[in-house]
Amino acid sequence: VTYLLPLFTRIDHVGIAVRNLDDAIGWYETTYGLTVTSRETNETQGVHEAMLVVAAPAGDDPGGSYVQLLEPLHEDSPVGKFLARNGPGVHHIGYGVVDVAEALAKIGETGIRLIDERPRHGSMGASIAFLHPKDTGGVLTELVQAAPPT
Ligand code: V0V
Ligand code: CO
Repeated sequence: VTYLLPLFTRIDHVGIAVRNLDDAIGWYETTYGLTVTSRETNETQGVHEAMLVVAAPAGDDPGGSYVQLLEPLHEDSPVGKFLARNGPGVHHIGYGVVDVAEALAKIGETGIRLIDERPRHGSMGASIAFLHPKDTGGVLTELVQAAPPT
């Protein structure tokens, strides 16, 4: 796929650091009526995580819009360190992109530091990559290419 700006197709998810995943899921279910569509452990990223649906995929975009709840697997992990420093709260924003490798290349050309030079495995089969918050106005930013529909 080749494309120019805009790079982002939607907000895929907002990542929220929590101390206890089950408790947080319960709070989102009972308070907002959201439902869990996926629950995974990602060892590489050091998290147990759950995706709750805000808006289902629509049109030809395979991605939807979610809240991602993140409980750290260890203290010495991105979310573990964040929780120790800030407590629970918004950890990152994930933007939908059509092609994550292409988006990374374009953003890399601007000089923004890429945490991931190559896409990694994300929730629900997505390909993801992170941009450094020190180069993005303090916002840890994730690019998300949703898995193609099966
Ligand atoms: C750290 N900092 C942040 C931040 N985390 N700023 C904004 N938002 C965050 N979430 C700041 C921190 O306050 C420090 O600022 C500085 O960055 C260095 O922080 P650190 O605690 O020493 O941590 P580092 O440098 O070891 O690691 C920070 C980075 C790390 C961002 C590089 O957290 C990382 O690689 N994150 C990407 C992976 C990730 O977050 N995975 C979990 C989600 P001062 O004090 O120097 O000013 S996994 C996920 O979303 C998945 C699987 C998915 O969506 O599918
Ligand atoms: Co995420």
